[in-house]
Amino acid sequence: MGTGGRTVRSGRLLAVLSLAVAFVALILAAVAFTTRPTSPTVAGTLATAAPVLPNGQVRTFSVQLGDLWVRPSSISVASGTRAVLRVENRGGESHDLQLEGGKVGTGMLDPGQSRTVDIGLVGQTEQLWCTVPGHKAAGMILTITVPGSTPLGTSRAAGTATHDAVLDPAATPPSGWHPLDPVLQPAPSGTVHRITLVAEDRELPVAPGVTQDMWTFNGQVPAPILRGQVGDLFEVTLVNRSTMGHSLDFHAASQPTEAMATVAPGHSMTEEFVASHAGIFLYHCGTPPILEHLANGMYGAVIVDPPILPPVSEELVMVQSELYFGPPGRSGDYSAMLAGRASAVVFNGYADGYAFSPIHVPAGKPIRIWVLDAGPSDDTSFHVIGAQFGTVFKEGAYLLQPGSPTEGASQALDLMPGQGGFVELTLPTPGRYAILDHHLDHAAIGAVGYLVAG
Ligand SMILES: [Cu+2]
Repeated sequence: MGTGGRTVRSGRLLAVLSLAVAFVALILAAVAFTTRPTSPTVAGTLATAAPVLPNGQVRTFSVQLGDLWVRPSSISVASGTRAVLRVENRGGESHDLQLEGGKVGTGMLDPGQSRTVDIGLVGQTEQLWCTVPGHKAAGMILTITVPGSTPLGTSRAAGTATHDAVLDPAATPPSGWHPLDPVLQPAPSGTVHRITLVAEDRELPVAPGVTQDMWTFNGQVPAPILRGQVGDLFEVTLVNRSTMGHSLDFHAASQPTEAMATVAPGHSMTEEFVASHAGIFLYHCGTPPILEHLANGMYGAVIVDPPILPPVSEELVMVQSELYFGPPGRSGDYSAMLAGRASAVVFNGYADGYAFSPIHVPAGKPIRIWVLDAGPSDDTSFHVIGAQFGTVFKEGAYLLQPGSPTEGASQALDLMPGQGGFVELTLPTPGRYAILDHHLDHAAIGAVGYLVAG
C-alpha cells in the first residue's frame, strides 16, 4: 500500500512538473512564433514581421486520412490559436500529413495508426499534405484557414515553381543511345515461370533531351515482357526497392483485389496465377493513384500464346503509352495526367525511338507485331504505312485470318487502354515502312517508328 501511495504522489508531482514544462514550452513557442519573420513579399509589399500573439485558445481537431482523401479537408481557427491535430490513417495505404515548409508532421502512418501532432500557433492560412508522391496532387491536403489572412503557400509556391520538360521535335538522342529491343523471344520452356520484378525509381531518358524520374519494374519502361502458354503457372515476386508502396495487377490473372496488395518499401511479396486464356495482357502497379503509377512507367505485358500460332520470321512487341512530363529529372505531372494532356505518346517507352533506331525485318516474309495499349488514358489505332494486315487477333479473338472468304484485309488495330492483340503482315519489297498510331495527334508527339525490310 505504502509503495502505492508513493507512486500516486510521484505521479502527481510528475503531472505538475509536466504541466509546468508544457506551460514554459508554450510561452517559448509563442515568443518564437511572434519573432518569426513572415514572408517578405506579399502583394509586392515589404511586409515587416506581423506578430501573432497567442489568443489563449488551444484547439484539438480529429483528422482522418484515407486513400487519397483527408477529412475534414479544411478547418478554420482564429489567429493565434494553437492547433493540435489527432490524425488517424483509415486508409489501406501509408500516409502522413506534413506542414508546408516541412517543419512539423505526423511522420508516416501505417494503415490504422494514429498520431497527435502539435503544430503550434497558427497566424496565417497554411496547408498540410501527404508527402507520399502523387498524394498531394490527388487532393490529400488539409487547409487550416485563418479568416482574413493571406495564404502562406501562394508566395512559396511561386518561388519554387519549376517548369515541365517539353518535347523538342528538333532534338536527337545522344550517340550510344539504344531503344529497348522490340524483338519478342519465344516463350521459355516449362510450364512454371518464376519472375522477380524489382520496383525501383530510376531516372531514364524518355525522349531526346528529356529524362524523367520513372517508377520502374526492373529499371526499365515498359517492364519486362512475360510469355507463356495457356495453362502455365506464373510465380511473380515483387521486391520493393522504391521509396513508396507499389503493387501488381495482372490482367492475365483472375483474382481478388486482396492478391494485389500494396508492398511497402523494403518488403516483397509473391503472387501467382495460372494463365487460363490467350492474349497479350497488361500488367501494372495498382497502387493509388493508379493513373500516376502507371503513367510514371509501372506497366508491362504478359503474352499468353494462342494454342496454334503459325510460324513467322520475326515477332515484335509494341507497348504504347503516354508520357506526361514533369520538370526535367522528376516524375510526371499529375495534373497533366488528370487533364489528359500528354507530352508524348510512345512505343516501348521512348518518343520516336524506332524512328531514330529503325527495326530491321525480312522482306517478303510474314512478321507478327504484338501491340498493347498501356494507356493510361489514350486509345491507339496501330497502322503500318504501306502494308495491310492479313491476320488480326484482338482481345482474345481472331478478327481476320488468311484465307478468309471475304478476302478482306485490315489497315489498323484499334485498342483502348488496357487492351491488346497482334497483327501479321508481310512487307512485300525491301524498303522503309513507318509504324504509327494513326491518331495523328499521337504520331506527332512520338508514336512513330520505322520497319526497314531487307
Ligand atoms: Cu506503383
